[in-house]
Amino acid sequence: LVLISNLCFSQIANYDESKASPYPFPDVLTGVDGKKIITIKQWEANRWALLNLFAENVYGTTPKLALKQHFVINKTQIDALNGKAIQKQVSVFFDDYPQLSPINILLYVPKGVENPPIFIGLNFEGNHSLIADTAIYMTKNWMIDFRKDSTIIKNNRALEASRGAAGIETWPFEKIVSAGFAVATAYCGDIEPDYSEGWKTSLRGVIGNREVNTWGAMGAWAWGLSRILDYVETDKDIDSKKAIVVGHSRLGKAAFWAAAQDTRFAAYISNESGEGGVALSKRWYGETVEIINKNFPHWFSEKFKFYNNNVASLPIDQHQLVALIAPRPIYVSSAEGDQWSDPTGEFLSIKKAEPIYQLYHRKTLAESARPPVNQPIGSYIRYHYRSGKHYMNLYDWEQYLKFAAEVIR
Ligand code: GTR
Repeated sequence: LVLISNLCFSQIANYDESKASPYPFPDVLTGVDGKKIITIKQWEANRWALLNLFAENVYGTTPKLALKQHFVINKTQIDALNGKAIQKQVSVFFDDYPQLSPINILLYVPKGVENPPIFIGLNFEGNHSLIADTAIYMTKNWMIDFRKDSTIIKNNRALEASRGAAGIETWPFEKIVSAGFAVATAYCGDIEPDYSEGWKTSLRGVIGNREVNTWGAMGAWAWGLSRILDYVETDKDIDSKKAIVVGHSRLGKAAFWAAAQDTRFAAYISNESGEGGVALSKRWYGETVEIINKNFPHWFSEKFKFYNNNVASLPIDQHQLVALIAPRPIYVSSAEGDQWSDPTGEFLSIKKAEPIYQLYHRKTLAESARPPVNQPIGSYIRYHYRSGKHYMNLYDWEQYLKFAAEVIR
């Protein structure tokens, strides 16, 4: 019977809430050494060991490399977005590994705003797909054919017709700069193309394959986000101390891991990051550890696969990664049409992390249950459950801009 229920849990997506919590969740106030955490000091002393448990069991360990890198500002437009912004295109080159693709950043800085905070995040289909502007560099790197439209992507390479194809809703640059924020994005495939062999051309492969089984594409993308922040720290037009890392879905998982490891990120926004993101792994609802590892064997560490039908033995769960963001502000959003990402699991993950925010005297959510659709809740810790599909859209961005204006600026 136990075997049968394990099999069900791991391979099938359950949508019955009454069956969703078969296992207990680790207590966020119990340290890795088993001792109770009562003070900030005790929590911070535990932080490193906890982060390492995530590295060891879920994402893999990011190698500590002091890479030599340099930044090239390729193109600057001083009158972008109807005169509202300066557009820069910057490439991050890795001097020790010239065979690595540079990370090509598209950056907009609002005009007339002193030291603007900045949103940083990766995109799925290239910078050029986000806005129809022929001046934007079009990636030559491998790309998933999400749209199955050979006029846009052929043989896994972007074609001219893919300019602007993602639509402006996912990265509404003009709205963002109008609200007084800078924004930087890069194509995730510049860092690592999203397929099982993608590691060969990414840092994971180039550093000699020795780390390939210990960190996954999520780790590589998170590493790349920190390299974008390295550039931002050198740009005098931006306040790099106010960098908000944001991501949708798989890129929300990567942003989550980046924010947990790299405390230079001042805040984190999860847009439907789901399994392996903010959603609790030990819940049986929507996508499971086994499903994600089978469909995307290159995303996480090899060790994570050990938990495929054994998730009960996972020593940690994702609310503890939320706690590792504390005391920094966090916004988590789910969507009604995206049950696959387990909206309740995403909400509960914040709730279970709140005791750590309380240690820092940060305001927590007044609500103990997920709110109805389109009613954002919270302040420093914020959450919404949007109507509609799995997507990052204008509604989401409007909430993120309000959040950032209130907690970051
Ligand atoms: C799905 C995957 C999710 C999420 C999503 C996306 O297929 O199961 O975990 O990452 O892709 O990135 O859009």
